[in-house]
Amino acid sequence: MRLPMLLVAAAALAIAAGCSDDEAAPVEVEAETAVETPIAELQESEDAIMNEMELNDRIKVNQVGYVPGETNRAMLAGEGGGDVFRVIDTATGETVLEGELSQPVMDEDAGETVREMDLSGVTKFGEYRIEVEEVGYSHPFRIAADVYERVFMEVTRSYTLGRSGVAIEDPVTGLSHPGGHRQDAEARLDPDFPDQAADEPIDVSGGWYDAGDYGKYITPAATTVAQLLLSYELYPEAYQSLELHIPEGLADPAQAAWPDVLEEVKFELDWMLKMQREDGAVYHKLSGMQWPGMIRPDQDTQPRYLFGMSTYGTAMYAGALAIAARVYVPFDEAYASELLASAEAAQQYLERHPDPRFVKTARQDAGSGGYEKSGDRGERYWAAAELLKTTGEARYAELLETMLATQAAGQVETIGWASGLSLGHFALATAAGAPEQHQATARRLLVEEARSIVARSEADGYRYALQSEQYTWASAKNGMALAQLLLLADQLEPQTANRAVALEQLHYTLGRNTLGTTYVTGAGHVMPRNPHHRIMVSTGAYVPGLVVGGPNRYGGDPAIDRVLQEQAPPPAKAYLDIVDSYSTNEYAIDYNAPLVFVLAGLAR
Ligand code: 9MR
Repeated sequence: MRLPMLLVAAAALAIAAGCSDDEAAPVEVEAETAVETPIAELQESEDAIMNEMELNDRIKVNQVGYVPGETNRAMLAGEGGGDVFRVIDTATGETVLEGELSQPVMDEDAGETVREMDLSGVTKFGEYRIEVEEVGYSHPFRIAADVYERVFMEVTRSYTLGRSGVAIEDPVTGLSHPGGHRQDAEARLDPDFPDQAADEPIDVSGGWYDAGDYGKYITPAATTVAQLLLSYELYPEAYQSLELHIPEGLADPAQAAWPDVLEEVKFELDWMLKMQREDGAVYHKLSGMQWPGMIRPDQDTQPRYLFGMSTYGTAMYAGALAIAARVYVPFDEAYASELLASAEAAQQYLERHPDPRFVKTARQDAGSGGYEKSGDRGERYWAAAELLKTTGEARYAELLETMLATQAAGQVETIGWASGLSLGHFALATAAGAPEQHQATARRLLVEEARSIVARSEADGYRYALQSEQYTWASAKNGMALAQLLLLADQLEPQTANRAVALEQLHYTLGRNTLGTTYVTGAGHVMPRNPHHRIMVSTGAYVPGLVVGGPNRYGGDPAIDRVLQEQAPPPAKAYLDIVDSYSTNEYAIDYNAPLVFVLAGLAR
């Protein structure tokens, strides 16, 4: 097993405390204290080599690297430069490939022209740089079969490091904190809750922190668990050797023989089970009534409350747990039965309450994110389809035939906290005993969507299929969610282009984009160094494997809002690598999920 070595200790970041999501954060970004760290040293030595070799950041590569045997491309942004490029082996200095750049294509989202370089001719494992005549050199990148192994491990392991309620002592990253939110074992019901008395404390301890904040929310949890478990179900071989190095004291000896990913996801599922009410519905979230400053988990000692309930969240819960009920059978049958019973209880609640409902009280969003959504049809459809797939019971087929039939038509949405629709299509398309006509429709919708994603990628300068209006909060996740749809469609109707274009989306996320940065901490050469992440800021540790929000043309925090107003950057450039920019530079569990999915799906 390969251990990551680069990021053993941390980049310490001394940032002003007190900045919080959704409320006014200071516009002035305080100076960060540069501390000598392995990252800083690495950067320095890299810079020295770069200078010598005339690094030019107009040359965009997947900075993690490429897999031999694929159609591998690099890009040159902007005007000027020769027509010839060379691929140079950094070990020998030899040119291993010489080629011509393509004609420029205008990329509107990036606001620049882009030319392509086809590297596919290089198939020998090694480390390379690209030289473009009259321009300079690219960052070094690897070509190797196992090139994404480390990032796959790190993005999956980030969940382990985001566990709440437990002390973390991680020898791999140096992350260390006493563990916090012990008060979650005695959470109170929101005193304003409309139809339930706030009497006894409720144990909702455990689970993963959602993001750079300390809230724990049911809908990002459900979509994340669903995507991780579905990826395990579809690509079990990718997880066979995935070792998460779960720190001592956190690993459960009873699960020693399980694939690590299932051990990790169980930690979240155990928390989700606690979020279910006796009537089968599921609370919306757990948080304080004030945004914590940039403090450690154990320093956030405010009381925590269970807020809200939604039918969309209850449906997502049912869908996610229905997948889990299949996946855990070979490892722990009793647990799988418990998960199924819980999913069914959620489903029964939904059937007793056919109208959408989102409970929201006055103080609900005072200290945590909203995750608000008024409709629930797509999520109800997913729950019923997933339960049909898990149980084979005809009553779910009937339900899909009648009440939910309209959902199986006309639309595909990217998978995320705000939509379970496409998970519903996939479940229906793959469930035995599904109503035939709807099954055919669900299948066709996903296959057609894949075709249009392929077409958009092919027409785009960076081969990124994201549409201009999709450069929203969490755009980096949106991009990987498109790659995920391609891989789901590929399960239904394999097409070479699906995998190839999914890879193109990965290349973008890992550095082959207009800003020349990866959107994953610890990955590549230029990476998010200052994510909005309370644990990183307060402990000084650098946690690798976190997908950040990425470019966001609509803004949502004062820092990016000001840039948008003053500089009006093109959508793909609306990003700030500063702690304060929580709408472009925060991580969340559901941002990592499609990247884990895609890396598992692309692993051979
Ligand atoms: O990921 C969420 C994004 O889709 C929304 O547009 C945004 C604003 O409502 O909220 C994001 O989720 C945040 C959540 O509300 C609180 N925890 C941090 C999440 C990531 O920024």
